[in-house]
Amino acid sequence: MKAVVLITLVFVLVLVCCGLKIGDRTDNIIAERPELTEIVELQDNFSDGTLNPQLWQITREGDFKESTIDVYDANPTENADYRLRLRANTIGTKDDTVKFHGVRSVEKVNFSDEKEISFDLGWNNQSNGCYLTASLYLCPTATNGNPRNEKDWLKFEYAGVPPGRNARCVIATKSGGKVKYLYTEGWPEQKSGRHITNQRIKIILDNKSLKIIENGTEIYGTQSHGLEFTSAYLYLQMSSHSNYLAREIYFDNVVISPK
Ligand SMILES: [Ca+2]
Repeated sequence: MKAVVLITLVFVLVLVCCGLKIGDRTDNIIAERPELTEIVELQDNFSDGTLNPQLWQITREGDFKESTIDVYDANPTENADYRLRLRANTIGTKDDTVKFHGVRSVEKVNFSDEKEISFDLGWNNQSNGCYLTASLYLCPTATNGNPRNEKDWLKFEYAGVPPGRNARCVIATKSGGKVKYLYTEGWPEQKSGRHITNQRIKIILDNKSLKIIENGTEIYGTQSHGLEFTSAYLYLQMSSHSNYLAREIYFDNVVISPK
């Protein structure tokens, strides 16, 4: 009888141990799952040296003397530093229009669930950045022209301020054709702007909230951005007024990933 009890006890003990092991393993699998589903939706560091047509479509509006959109090695030494280059020369062009060009993502970004969009923006030490802008638009409609003309968007932008060495940041939305400025660095009262160089920008957003981080510092946040769309094309843009010698800006390390 004692032997039967002993065997039963050992059997129960073995079952409990196996159960714990299976339990541990299940916990591990659950714990690992977020990493497995963390798919980077778009990533381009332009290191191929050419613009990938599967990722990007060129956009353009207005007349230019020169409009160059290419991938450029910004490092004069043998260590290549390929970036997306937007270069505009507007000497002798119509002075009643602003010229826009850049690229648009071929695929849409869905931010129903929180996404992080990060990129580097090189302002390229402009000696005269007047009427020059470098922007990112998130816009639910696709155009090969100018996203600014579309009815809905979110914009993050640097705009050159006179006399031209400084810039200021603008964050704005457009809903049903109506533009709302969320952040202007005190413009128009404050007109001095600030020195910018290579800016590392992170935009974290979902269907309600928006946070913008510039070089590691949060510069804007809201729990209610008011956008009426939850998926959008990503546009990287440059604009210039007429009669400016060639100016160029750079974008690099574009990454869109779940937060
Ligand atoms: Ca690069």
